[in-house]
Amino acid sequence: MALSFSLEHTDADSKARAGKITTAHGEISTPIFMPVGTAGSVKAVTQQQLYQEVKAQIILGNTYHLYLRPGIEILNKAGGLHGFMHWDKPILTDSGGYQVFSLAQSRKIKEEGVLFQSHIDGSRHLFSPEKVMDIQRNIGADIIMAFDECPPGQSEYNYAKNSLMLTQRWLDRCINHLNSTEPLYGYEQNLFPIVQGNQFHDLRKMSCEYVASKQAPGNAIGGLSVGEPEAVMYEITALCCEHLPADKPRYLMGVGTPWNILECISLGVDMFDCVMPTRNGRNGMLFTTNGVINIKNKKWADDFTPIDEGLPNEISHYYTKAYLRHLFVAGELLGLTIASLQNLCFYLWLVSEARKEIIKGTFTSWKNAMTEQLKQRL
Ligand code: PRF
Repeated sequence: MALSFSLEHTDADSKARAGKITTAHGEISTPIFMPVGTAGSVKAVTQQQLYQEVKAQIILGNTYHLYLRPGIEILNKAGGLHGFMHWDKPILTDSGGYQVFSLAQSRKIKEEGVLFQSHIDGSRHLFSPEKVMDIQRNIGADIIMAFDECPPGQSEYNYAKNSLMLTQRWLDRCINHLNSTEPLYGYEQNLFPIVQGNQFHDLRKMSCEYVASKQAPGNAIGGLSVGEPEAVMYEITALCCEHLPADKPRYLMGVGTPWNILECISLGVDMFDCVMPTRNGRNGMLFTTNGVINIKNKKWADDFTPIDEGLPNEISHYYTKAYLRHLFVAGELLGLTIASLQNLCFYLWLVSEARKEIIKGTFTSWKNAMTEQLKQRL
């Protein structure tokens, strides 16, 4: 079954939408946040916790990491990533088009693809559009991403343009290769193309039109949150949302803070992923309904109030700030789990509240008040 998307409500005061994506592994209510499970694990969190505590509806995996470890042979023998990690809900895999640029030790971009050296053992590999489609066939995610080049945020116009042209040729090769191969595990996989074009309006518009012409089941916006000012990110996101089909889900890759997510929902984005809740959580940064906390700070040493009374989740009520601070100061591993859970619960709560507000028709005023509240440093 191919993915389908139905819009339930479109906000009158903004471009925000509430919808539903249906995949072979179940439904996703949008707007949605997707926890990042790079190497087949959302770091420090179990699959049971993702189901029961976080109530994640879809998680993300990375082609680059899973190809290097455990490798496609093991994933294939396991019947794909769903079976391997025992996760029955939808999975989206990124294509590696971003990770080869941010992680690999050395890389050479050619028409054929990208030659790179593994960040793990220095071994040499080639990622081409065809290779990346084959790997994603073996991983078996419900949503798979096209192979793109994500150029540096400060790229010159000519570099950005040539890069975008290459990304477009790679998209055609991804589509052709996918159409000439069969899914390995009996359900359809859905390819999302990725819009690039840096901060250049004409390139972004061209990219959106090209992507839209492919009539894919959903579309992604890449190349943002790569060091540009926040205002530029919003401006380009707005432009892309305007030029991408309204009847397909729009996925903004690698964004961002809670307030970035609220703002981009108002611009028409439906899907988000980011390492921020888990990575920053492991560094002691907590997102709460009252604002941002550095749990390592001395001020929490004797604060015996719950981590976040504003969230409905058990984890946010069960432990105190003083206890969580102690775990971080003492280097106890449990601290990483509790902080990651708090932040993921918060992100999932935020998008589900946004969805309710969109349906009620009160999204914009809620978003403005919430943004002020969430940005506070406690
Ligand atoms: N391309 C891909 N993955 C990504 C990005 C991109 O541009 C980004 C940019 N923020 C995050 N993840 N393939």
